[in-house]
Amino acid sequence: MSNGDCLFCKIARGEIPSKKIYEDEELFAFYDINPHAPVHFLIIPKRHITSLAETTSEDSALLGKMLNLARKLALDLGCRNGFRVVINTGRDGGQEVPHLHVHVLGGPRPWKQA
Ligand code: D5M
Repeated sequence: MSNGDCLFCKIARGEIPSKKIYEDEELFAFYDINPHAPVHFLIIPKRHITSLAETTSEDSALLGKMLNLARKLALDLGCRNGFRVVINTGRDGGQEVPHLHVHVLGGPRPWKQA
């Protein structure tokens, strides 16, 4: 179920433009608008989930798909020397957009402090 007012639900529905990298029935990937590394993109589920703290064991397959896609897209986008995967969760986790998202950061260092 998507959430009408949620920024990332609107991006997943194509109502707000984004630099899309990948889309399937469950996931959507797009470049971060405020990149902290030469390659910085986000992977979100199309279904509205507020954060990692709201997932359950029933979301295991979805979470696995998100990480598999992170690896695949990072390598496709040239992050051959490694990459970083971050899931900010909740207020104390520094999460600003309340829709689960995986940050993938890569490319030659140094990067801005993320
Ligand atoms: O990170 C939320 C991230 O979402 C942050 O790095 C900026 C990014 N962002 C916010 N709005 C947009 C749009 N419209 N397009 C692309 N990227 C966006 P957090 O982990 O919640 O702190």
